[in-house]
Amino acid sequence: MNKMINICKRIVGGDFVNESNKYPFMATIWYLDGEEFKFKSGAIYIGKRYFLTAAHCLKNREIIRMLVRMGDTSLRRLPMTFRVKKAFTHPNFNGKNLQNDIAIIEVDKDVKAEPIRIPCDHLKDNCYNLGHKVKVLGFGKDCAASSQDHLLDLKEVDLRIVPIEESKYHRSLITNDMFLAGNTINGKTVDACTGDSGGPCIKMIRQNWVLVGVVSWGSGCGNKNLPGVYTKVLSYHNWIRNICKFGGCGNH
Ligand code: 4AZ
Repeated sequence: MNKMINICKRIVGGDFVNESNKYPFMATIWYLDGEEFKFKSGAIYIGKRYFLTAAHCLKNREIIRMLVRMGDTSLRRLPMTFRVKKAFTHPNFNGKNLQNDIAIIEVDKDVKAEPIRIPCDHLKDNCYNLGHKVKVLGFGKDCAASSQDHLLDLKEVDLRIVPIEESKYHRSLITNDMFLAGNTINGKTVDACTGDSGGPCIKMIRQNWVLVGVVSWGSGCGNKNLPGVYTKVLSYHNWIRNICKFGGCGNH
């Protein structure tokens, strides 16, 4: 029994997403727990029958007990449900230090939704500039001490890409295939949290949303100088394109 008191006023900070089709690529992973499927983490629709998520979200999970669900901003009504045909965890994923925390999920039928673009080399100069604005989406907790493990409604929050030197993380923990993003809004440190992992960190580039990161880990949630850590999607675009057989750049 979790006796922690819920001291959260209201992802940590940010706003609820009110428009149901604002982020049509936002997806979720559910897992059979006893008799019922329960929400576990975020996922991102990237085209054809493929989704991205964090590798740690699939650890010790059987694909026959997993669903991918999407299509609205409330977990109470997600009209599209898919079974998982195959999961591809990155071959160099390390569950201890969360290096290469990325996985691809292939579902069992066609997906009628607009995918997000994944970055490729011609965008590399735009994706990870320090100080640039990005956004993270998720159903995760609104503070580390929350007694609920997730929210029922999708939230979004604006973050900025933060240099490692501005954080308290030991350099050796943050590889070149990760980046940090955080922000302070009205004096409050905003962040991703438990339940947001596997979900998208996106950036508007030339009027399109581009998937720059996957929510991976962090030391607590909303702690000053300990921003969220994201898997750098650009580092994996060749791996993704090979598995998904996307032609051209990114998934287009
Ligand atoms: C988690 O447990 C988690 N503050 C995700 C993101 C962050 C921390 C923890 C970032 O899935």
